[in-house]
Amino acid sequence: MIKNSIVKKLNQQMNLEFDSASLYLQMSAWCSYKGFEGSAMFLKRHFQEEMQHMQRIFDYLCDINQQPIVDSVKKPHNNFESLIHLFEKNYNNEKIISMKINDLCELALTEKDFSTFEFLQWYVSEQHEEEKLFKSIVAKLNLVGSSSEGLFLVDKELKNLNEKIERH
Ligand code: OFO
Repeated sequence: MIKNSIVKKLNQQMNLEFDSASLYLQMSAWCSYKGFEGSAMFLKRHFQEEMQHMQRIFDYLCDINQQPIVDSVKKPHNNFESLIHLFEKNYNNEKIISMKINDLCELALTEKDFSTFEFLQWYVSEQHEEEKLFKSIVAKLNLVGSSSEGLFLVDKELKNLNEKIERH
C-alpha cells in the first residue's frame, strides 16, 4: 500500500508540471508577440512536453488506485524584460522541478517504495536533459547580449532545433 505522504507529493508534482506547462505556453505567446518566432515554436512544443509529464503522473496515480487531484493552475508570469530574462526564468523553473523530483526520490527511498522510485527515474534523466538544454540557451543569449543580429541567430537556431526534434 502506497504511503499517503508519497501520494500527496506525487499530486503536488503533477500540478507543478501543469504550472510549468502553462508558464511555457504563456512564454510562447510573449515570444510570438515580440517576433521571436523560433523561441515561440520551441516553447510551445515544450508546453506539450510538460503536459505529457503531468499526464504520466496522472496515469501512475490511477494505476496504483489513487485519485489524482487536479489543483487550480497558477496564473503564469506574462511579461518579460527580454528574451534572456525569459529563458533565465525558464532555466530556474527547471532547477526547481529537479529539486522537487529529487525530494520525491528521497522520500520514496526512505519509505522503501521502490516502485515509485523506479517510476521517478524517467523524470531524473529528463530533468538532467532539460537543465542542460536551457542552460545552453541562456549561455548563448548571454554571449549575444542585446545585439539584434545575435538575438535573430539564436532565435533561428531554436527554430531549427524545434524542427529537428519534431522530425524524430
Ligand atoms: Fe521540465 O519539468 Fe517536467 O518534469
